[in-house]
Amino acid sequence: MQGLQSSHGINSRHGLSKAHTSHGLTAKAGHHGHDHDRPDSYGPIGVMGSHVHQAGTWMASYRFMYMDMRGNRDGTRHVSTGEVLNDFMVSPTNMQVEKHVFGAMYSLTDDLTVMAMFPYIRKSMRHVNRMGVRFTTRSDGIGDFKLMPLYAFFRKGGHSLHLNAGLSLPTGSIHKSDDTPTGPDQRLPYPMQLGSGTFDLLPGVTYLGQTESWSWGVQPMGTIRLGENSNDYTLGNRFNITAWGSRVWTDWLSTSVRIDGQVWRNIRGDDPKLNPRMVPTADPDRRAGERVDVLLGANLYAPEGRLKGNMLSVEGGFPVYQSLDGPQLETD
Ligand SMILES: [Cu+2]
Repeated sequence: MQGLQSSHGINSRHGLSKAHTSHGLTAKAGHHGHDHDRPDSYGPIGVMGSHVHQAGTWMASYRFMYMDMRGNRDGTRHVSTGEVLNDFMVSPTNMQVEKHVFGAMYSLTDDLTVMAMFPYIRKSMRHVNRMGVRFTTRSDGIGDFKLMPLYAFFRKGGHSLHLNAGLSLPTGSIHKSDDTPTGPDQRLPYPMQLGSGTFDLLPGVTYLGQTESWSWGVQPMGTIRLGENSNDYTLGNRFNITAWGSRVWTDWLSTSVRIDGQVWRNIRGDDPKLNPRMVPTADPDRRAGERVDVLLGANLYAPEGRLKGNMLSVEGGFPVYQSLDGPQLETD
């Protein structure tokens, strides 16, 4: 089965002209022996670990995600660059994140599927300082490798439940640096790093329901950081809950609507190479937030022919609520 993910986001605050866009491609390949071949079988592409597989089947996927943040926010209020520069030497103005995620799933039994995800990440952040000097910093490399066994423990009629028992490994760098007006090769602030630097647990549970032409699901999931990383800090824990509904239109097309809520905490400890008075992104106490997104998606499935079993999925969204412990760059 093959998929492509593309996501588009619309800036809900500033309108379409300053549209934040997220683009993604997900390719999933190599499926066989599947009996629930329908376009909504795997849920919206943005949901991690949304489904289990039948014994002995596998799936490979490639997913591309793009995220754009523009402007700063404190609480639910927009803050101008000038206001940020009253308190800090430097203000970030915008940030782009590109993620390429290579994934594989294999089902050992009908109840137990193992999933692995390997991300490659590119980030760039633009800034302006009090002297009016603009500069951009960049980082790229592999992110945190994730393993997630999925265990189905309930099936009845059109309903099922499975556990998501994820583990994130600290393979992404927390030592990224770049040149800034302060000097060459400066340690980059927290959001420009590629990993958490800690082993993280990703516990969750997924409920799925299905009728002939509809399907739906609910998935709460946490991110629990274990210990402290080698740069003396721990990223904040996260909690995420998402719910969706999908409509099957034909044997090759389904569309979905999803709502996603997340809460994340501040950083404990701090990286001694960062100065929290220089720029808000270097302040461990200005990282927390909460956000609710609405996402629209479509799954295109090839039920027969040369591409049989392949899937192409797109999903994109925009925030309908966002409150940040800022000033912090806001998602548009
Ligand atoms: Cu799969």
